[in-house]
Amino acid sequence: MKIYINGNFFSEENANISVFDHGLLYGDGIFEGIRVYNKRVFKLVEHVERLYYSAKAIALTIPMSEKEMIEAVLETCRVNELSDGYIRLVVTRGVGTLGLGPDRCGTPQIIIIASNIQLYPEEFYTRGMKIITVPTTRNHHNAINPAIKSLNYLNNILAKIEANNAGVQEAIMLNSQGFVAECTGDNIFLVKKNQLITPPLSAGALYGITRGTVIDLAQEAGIETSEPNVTRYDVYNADECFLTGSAAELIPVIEVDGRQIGTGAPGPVFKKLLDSFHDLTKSSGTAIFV
Ligand code: PXG
Repeated sequence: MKIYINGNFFSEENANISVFDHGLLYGDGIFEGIRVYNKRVFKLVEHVERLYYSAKAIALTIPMSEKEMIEAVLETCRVNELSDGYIRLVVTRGVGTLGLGPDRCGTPQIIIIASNIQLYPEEFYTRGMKIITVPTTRNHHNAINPAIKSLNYLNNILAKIEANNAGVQEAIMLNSQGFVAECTGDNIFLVKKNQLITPPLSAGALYGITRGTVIDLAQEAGIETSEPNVTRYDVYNADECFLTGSAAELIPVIEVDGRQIGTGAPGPVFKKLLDSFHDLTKSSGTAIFV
């Protein structure tokens, strides 16, 4: 595997970053996780756009244009001959000194890893997964805004640890008002009486690119969609529940906090959206080879 760091490619063994990089010392940086399907990078423009929005929010100036970033991602896929996989794009504040001050850092570091990811066992995708609600709440907007895909993922990691301690692999995180925000690495959807529901971004959900794609697919299929505030009561009484993310893709949920969701099996609306999602990933995306 060849890893891109600041315009050069390094073998895994030689892809090293300074211990004084503020990405490591303070979680000061941002990232994206992007899927590659059939030699095309799925929603590449959208991911790069979100990366630059995250950068803006943390007052980090990425030392290349969005167009150059898109080309760097494609070049990393080419060098690695990646036809299906997962790209991790990381931008750190850069190498600095001890002490928080971002002004102590030189140029931001850009790292691109073209690899693979499997978040959950295959059977979760066919039979559905069980999840719980955990005590750790989603970051408040006035702390680290949940829309920022920052390198500081401790909020979500703490929730994930709580889920793992309870014997499940994913968790619902509520916001500080008690409304459902999202899961630790996925957005959440409900189906109630054939309508598709997902918490609003203002509830503390990431502006998920798979979330946006699923909303588009539902609207194209004539399924009514809405983004109201959602409580655990709404989740328990949903006909269907599923999660979305670039890494997780679309995964059905059949039990939440010990309550069976719907029939306890992946539902018809989920299956329909999954089919159209697969069709889309086969036929769209930015071609790696032109
Ligand atoms: N919520 C959070 C908190 C996320 O981190 C999503 C939702 C889904 O968004 P997208 O745009 O991917 O549909 C994410 C996605 C990883 C990894 O290891 C990345 C995420 C989640 C889990 C693992 O690369 N980010």
